Amino acid sequence: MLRYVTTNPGKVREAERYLPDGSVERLDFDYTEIQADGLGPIAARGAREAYRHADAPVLVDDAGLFVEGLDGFPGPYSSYVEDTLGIERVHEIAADLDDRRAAFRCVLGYCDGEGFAASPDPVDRGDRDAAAAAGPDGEGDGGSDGTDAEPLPVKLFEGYVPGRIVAPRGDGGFGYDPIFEHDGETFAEMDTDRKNAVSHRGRALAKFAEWYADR
Ligand code: ITT
Ligand code: NA
Repeated sequence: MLRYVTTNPGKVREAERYLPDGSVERLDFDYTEIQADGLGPIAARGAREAYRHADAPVLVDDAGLFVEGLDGFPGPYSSYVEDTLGIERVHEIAADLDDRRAAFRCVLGYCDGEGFAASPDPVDRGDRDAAAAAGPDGEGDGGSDGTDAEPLPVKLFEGYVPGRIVAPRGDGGFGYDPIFEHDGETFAEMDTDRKNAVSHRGRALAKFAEWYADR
């Protein structure tokens, strides 16, 4: 049984569509989000911590909203900014910008305590390198955080979707969905299947599901 590690039930609703019925359950575990400038290192360390906690295969999901005109802010700080400023304030700030383009990114980190044949040197590289290897929409291995006696390999899958910040519309989804518009609709105006078909999480999950099925 795979554990989808998140405190956010909205993520699990989306993830369930990609995995066989009964093959995944939610693990409500708040792993440490390290201070880092990329989602890859956060997901990689989170996956190791969650694996040690669960002693079972885990998938952690770290996501963020990156506003072009704010040099990618809030990015890895998206959760903190949603809780403090709130999404209406984020929209107000973006409304003053010339460039309201934005993107959602999602990095999934998988750890089951074993190495991966597809990753030639999963334990030799730093998280920063692994995040770079994951690329804008590629996948990579999570490398090592350099502090473990026996580093646990993590496999990363990334998804990305471009859009722009608009005034809130719609009541579906969660988080920043009402202010993120893609192809004329906000994510909060889409149902789960439609959001999944284009979203950062949907893209990352599709890559993961394909790899997981024939690993
Ligand atoms: P976990 O870390 O426990 O999974 P979280 O909601 O804090 O839950 P993230 O750190 O990945 O998850 O999310 C960062 C922020 O981005 C947070 O405010 C989310 O609500 C928001 N977010 C993530 N995915 C989103 C999506 O698909 N649509 C809208 N907002 C999203
Ligand atoms: Na989080």
